[in-house]
Amino acid sequence: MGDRHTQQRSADFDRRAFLRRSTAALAASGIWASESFDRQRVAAADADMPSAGDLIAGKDPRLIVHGTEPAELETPLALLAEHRVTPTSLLFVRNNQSLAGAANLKPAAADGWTVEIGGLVSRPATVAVADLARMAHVEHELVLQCSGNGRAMFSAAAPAKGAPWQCGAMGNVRFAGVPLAKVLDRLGVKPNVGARFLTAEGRDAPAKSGEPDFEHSIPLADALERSILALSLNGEPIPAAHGGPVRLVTPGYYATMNVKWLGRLRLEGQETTNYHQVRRYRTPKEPIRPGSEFTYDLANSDANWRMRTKSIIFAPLDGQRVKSGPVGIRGVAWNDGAAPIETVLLATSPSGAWQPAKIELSKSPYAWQHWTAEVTLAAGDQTIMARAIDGLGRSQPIAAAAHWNPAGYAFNGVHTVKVLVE
Ligand SMILES: Nc1nc2c(c(=O)[nH]1)N[C@H]1C(S)=C(S)[C@@H](COP(=O)(O)O)O[C@H]1N2
Ligand SMILES: [Mo]
Repeated sequence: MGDRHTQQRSADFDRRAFLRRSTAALAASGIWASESFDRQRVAAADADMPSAGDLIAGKDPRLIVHGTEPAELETPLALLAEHRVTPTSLLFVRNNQSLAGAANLKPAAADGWTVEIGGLVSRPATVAVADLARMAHVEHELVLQCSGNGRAMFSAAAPAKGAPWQCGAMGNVRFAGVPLAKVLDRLGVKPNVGARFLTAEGRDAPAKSGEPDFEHSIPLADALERSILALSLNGEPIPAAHGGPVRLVTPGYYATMNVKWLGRLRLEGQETTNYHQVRRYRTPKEPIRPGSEFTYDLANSDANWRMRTKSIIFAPLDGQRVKSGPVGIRGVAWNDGAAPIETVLLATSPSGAWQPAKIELSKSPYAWQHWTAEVTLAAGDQTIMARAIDGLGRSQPIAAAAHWNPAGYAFNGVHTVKVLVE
């Protein structure tokens, strides 16, 4: 029995791997628009899908499994809404490639782990995690959000390629570590004139040799101002699955730029032309027609760096039944930390008039800003929409298709929730 079950399960894994490969082949051939549909179908058809805890030991079994090789786990909105700081057991997971032995929430082994620093610097240097551990730490409460978060909403306009993340490819967590600028100071490493970008490499490797290794570049000015070499997550050593023992964390940036299992930093004059930096993880500078193709280059697009202004309704949840009369609505808003969230507006059907929510400013500019509102809802099917505006006037488009792009990155459309008012 047990054996048969195991065999069945590995057959399922093989089948998924096959589907994954065939969708990858479709992607390569350019007919990749159907990938998200295939993946949704796989997830729906597969009752024997492993749970989050099977894939990453210690993860809550209630997480949504979008992918298995490597694991892609999403936090359901209802669970995200329960915590001010997202517990590590509930935090989403996304990997492009894996590191052996990292599929768990145990503290990663730091013995002998070093980070090399080179490129356009006065002299190359190496720092051990053990040395970083002895230096003064700073802590940031921040939103860790995959740039693919909300891709499912883009797909309502035209299919977007990739896992159909809804709202929960994010969390609000605490990362602590040593500021990059302090590390360079301590090592006596000075950026050369001409160094404009910081490129980070992890120790993970692509599944197949010959595939491009995952790495990312960010503007050096921001990195020197705010990046940390993080050693702890939510007060504990960073677990293996989240990039321990050391991860580059840049508050206000999309999670993809927060390179896990940090092995090397390069200061360079240009963004890396690596596949993951140029062919992926970018958005067009100018709007494109939903469903159209786009070939990225460094000039026509922006890397998924600073997060767009966004808000999410935590309660009521989509599909919930509520009593007519005054209804409490709450949620969170955030951006890249450059200016506070000044306004969150709520609109409800049928009036459609926007009314302001009350905002609770958080201590950290990079964390969720909580907001609450009370609206009066008439009986029937009602829609609630939330729209944040920050101190720089940056807001969210109402039409989900507004920033559509082929891989569905950086969704920040107005969050819409439908409720039945009784
Ligand atoms: N080394 C390395 N770092 C990585 C990745 C990866 O594949 N390898 N994936 C990135 C992406 S796309 C995201 S969204 C975040 C996810 O962080 P989490 O799994 O800790 O939630 O890690 C980023 N850092
Ligand atoms: Mo991501």
